[in-house]
Amino acid sequence: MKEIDLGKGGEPRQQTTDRDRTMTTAQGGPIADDQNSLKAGPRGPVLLEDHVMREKIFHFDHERIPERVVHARGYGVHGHFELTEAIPDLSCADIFQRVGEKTPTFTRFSTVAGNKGSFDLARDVRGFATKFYTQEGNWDLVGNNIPVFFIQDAIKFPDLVHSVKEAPDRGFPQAQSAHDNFWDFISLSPEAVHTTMWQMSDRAIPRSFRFMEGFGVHTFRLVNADGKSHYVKFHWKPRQGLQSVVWNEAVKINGADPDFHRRDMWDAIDAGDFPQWDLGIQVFDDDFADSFEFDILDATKIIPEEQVPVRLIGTLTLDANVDNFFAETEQVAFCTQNIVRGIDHTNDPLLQGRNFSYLDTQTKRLGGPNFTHIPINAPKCPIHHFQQDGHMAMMNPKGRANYEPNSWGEDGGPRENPEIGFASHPEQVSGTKQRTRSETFADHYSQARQFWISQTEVEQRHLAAGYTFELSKCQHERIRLRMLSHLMNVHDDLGAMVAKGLGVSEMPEPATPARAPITDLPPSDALSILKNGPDSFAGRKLGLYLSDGADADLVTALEEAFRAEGAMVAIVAPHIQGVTLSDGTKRAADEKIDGGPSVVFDAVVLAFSDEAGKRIATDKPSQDFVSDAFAHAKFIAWTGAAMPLLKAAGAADRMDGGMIEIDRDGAVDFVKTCRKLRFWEREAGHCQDAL
Ligand code: HDE
Repeated sequence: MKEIDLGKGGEPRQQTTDRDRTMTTAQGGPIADDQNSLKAGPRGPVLLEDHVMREKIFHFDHERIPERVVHARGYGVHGHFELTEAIPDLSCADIFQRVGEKTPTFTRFSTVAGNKGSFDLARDVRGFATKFYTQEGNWDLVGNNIPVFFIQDAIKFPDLVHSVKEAPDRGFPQAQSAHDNFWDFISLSPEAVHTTMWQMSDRAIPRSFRFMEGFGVHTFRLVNADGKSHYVKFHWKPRQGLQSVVWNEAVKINGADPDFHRRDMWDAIDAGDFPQWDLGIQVFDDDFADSFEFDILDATKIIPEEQVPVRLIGTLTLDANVDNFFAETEQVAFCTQNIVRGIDHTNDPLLQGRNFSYLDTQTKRLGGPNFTHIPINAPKCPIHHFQQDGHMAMMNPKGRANYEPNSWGEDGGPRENPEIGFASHPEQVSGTKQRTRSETFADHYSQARQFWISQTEVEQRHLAAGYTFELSKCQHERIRLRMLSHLMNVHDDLGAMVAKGLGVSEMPEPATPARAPITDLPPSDALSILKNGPDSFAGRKLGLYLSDGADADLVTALEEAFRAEGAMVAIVAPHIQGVTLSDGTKRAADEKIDGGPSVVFDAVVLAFSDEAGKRIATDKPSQDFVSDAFAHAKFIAWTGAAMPLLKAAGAADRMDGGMIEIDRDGAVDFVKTCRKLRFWEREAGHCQDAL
């Protein structure tokens, strides 16, 4: 590569004489000048004949494909699934036969409501879709991080999505459910109440994709080689443990780093800290289905883990970032219809509608039926069929036969194989043709109540605050009160807390339930995030706010202790050039203080020299760093020189067990303290009740 050469216009140009690095047109013709179009004279009009410019701009004009109608914003990662327990007794799916075998995967995480360019920390359900490239074809498990769904029948999906997305007249609000249209629809659809409990909980503001569960949601079937079928629900259990942020933090993260989740995933994988999930199955039979309180075909219901334990059969490891976001993350096409022999659908009306929708939407998004030829969608096992031609056909069989049966023998192409071919479970079906909802789908409040009583007090407070925030964004009182009338059916405490938060003094009549709720379902610990914390700081990030002259031994001790825990350490400093520590060594900064607010860290340390501590105390971003960390119940370690800043941030006279004065000997203990992730006791002191 030649050094930068000044072109005729005086602009820098990079040129080469190396044939292999020579820029070409899409037709392969070498390009001499990619900076200037072909003109009649230096100041004359551009000539239409300029094929280099026309080709470049033509391609640019066509660079976008339609974004997904839901789940537009997402992030994809490669990985593999390793089977840890074979289940041939339950399923003849090839992927479930041989312990230790690794199957390549591609997983895309997403938010639902926001457009492609929206922010990551919207309060929203997260998609968790995995494509398994099995040796007997692709299996797509297209799930969410919440095990239930808003509606029971696919025919309502366009209405649900229209209600949550921007209003058609004004084009806002975007990427959020805190508005009249959404709560209008929800409060008129009581079947949605249970899912909104999950959505208003901290599950909908995960700290990272790495720290959330995944669920297949629907009941599927596993079918073994003898054709025997069991029902199954699929679960992903994160080995990193569960963790969410708090709402005020989420709002600020969206401003500080709208790409917080995708950056987190990229950084973790880049650093070799590969996230893992165990695949769990809840398996049950017809007898259980018949005796269960709810209909197993109703996607607004869970099956509590206490009733049917989750059996772990394999591990997903995400270990490679994409090379090209568009080619992989944008073009990946998940379809619920992509199942393999040994797995089958059930009559869940939501699932059946999805089986139409996904194929339909991919055809629109990717432009034709050959989207399976795109490398990210192509199976990694042999493919032989007679489907051919169409837009952008990349896999074009040879030979004269493109039909069957044919009599061309060996040259006649592939043949059916009943032995290993897909066989649907031979379920008996009959019925009167009718548009109706089964009576067994009529209970809408019982599991919402079970969810409520399974939460810790902290989580209940967050949940009630979630409803309060969202309903407070509804400008119409009738919508707020209609929703409240449903919450009153869930639990008296929830109704009362939200009513108080909204400032409602006269309670509405509770909504009339279609079926009387069951009020004695037992709590289920599996439904709580805080009861399932990791008790480790691994995979989390410490924000180390340093000034010039900060104690070098302390900094080194902290770095060593947190890295030994498997955590990341980021240095924040008054200037991006970094700091010179007490022993004269330098530390580069990862963030300047106003670009690295405490909301992007899990715990923080303040280590200054005396002189710098006084100056920093007057700096507003530094004050926010502390007051936010304090308000978000984070652990804060500080050296004496940080006292002026603690005072200025209003934290000095509210010292608690989560604020730790630290010296070089305290680093290891601070890591241990941080394993609790948050000091929730602090939060009780400054919640809504104060208003
Ligand atoms: Fe989807 N959903 N969905 N959905 N969904 C789509 O497919 C649809 C539902 C889910 O990362 C679309 O490729 C209908 C439940 C994920 O690419 C579309 C119904 C669950 C993703 C579609 C549902 C999901 C989608 C839009 C009601 C959890 C992102 C673009 C019957 C079990 C996949 C696309 C990715 C995407 C339709 C309900 C999960 C339009 C009709 C329930 C994770 O086909």
